Amino acid sequence: MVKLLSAGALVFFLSAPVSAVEYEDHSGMLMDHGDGHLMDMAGGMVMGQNTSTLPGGCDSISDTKEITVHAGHKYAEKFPGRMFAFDTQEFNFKPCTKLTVHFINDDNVRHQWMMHGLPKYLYPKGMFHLEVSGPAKISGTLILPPGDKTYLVHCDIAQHMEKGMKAQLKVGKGDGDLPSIPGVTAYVVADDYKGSLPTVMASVAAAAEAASIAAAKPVAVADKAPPVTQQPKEDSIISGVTVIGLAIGLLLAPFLAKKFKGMSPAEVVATIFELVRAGIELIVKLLSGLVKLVFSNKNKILPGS
Ligand SMILES: [Cu+2]
Repeated sequence: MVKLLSAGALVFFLSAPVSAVEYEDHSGMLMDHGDGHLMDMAGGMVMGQNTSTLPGGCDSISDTKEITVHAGHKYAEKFPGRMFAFDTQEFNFKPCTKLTVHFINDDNVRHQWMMHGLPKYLYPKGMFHLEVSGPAKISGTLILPPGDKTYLVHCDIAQHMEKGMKAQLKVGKGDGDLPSIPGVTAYVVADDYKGSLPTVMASVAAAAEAASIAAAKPVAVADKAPPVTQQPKEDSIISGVTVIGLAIGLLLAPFLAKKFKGMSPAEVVATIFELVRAGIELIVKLLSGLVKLVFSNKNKILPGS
């Protein structure tokens, strides 16, 4: 029993450093560079911060809200084919709401919570933007404009939005839905899980791969191979190599027919071997000539340079 307990304690202490992720909190470290741009040396960034200026059309701040948004690979697990996601895909606030976003990046890479389409006279480039390398937390505040509008929220790091880190923020009733929001709207480019092979050039490469796989398999398995893997084999009959081989054969046929006229089968075989030997000799000569040429060129260039 004591052994069991000590073993349990050992497992607990060994697993503790793995489970306890430390989040760097950037909230108190940021330097204000003006125009709502805050940054720190540890890589935290806020752009479009606005805690006090009312957007045109807002008489007052209608509501004060605080949200916490997580970003990370694990939030994409429920969306097949996606790689990154926020923990929330849809936000809704009253026009003229003062909104504070606490952004928590759970991954060990960089992520952003970037909102687009805001009025440019108030938000540089029409953006409100939180960005941090994780695991870390960062916070920022903005005042939402009046009117019903749907705003894009995404991570702009290359391919992170395409791989799922995309959401929409509706002010008022919004003005429609954005495409490819995981779990909310249909993907513009839908994943294909049918396993069918793409056509044209890709099929030649796939056929070569399928053929090599089939060749590596034991005979019993190859016999049972589904028609899908046999299909590309038919395409590969007219591959580039086959065409070249046929052309060489057609060119050589008259020459060989003349040469073999009146020979016995043994003589024909001997002649073929002699031709192959001469061919190989010629190739070796050409290659060694080429090597010599390259090296002599180098010698000529070196003293000059
Ligand atoms: Cu990202």
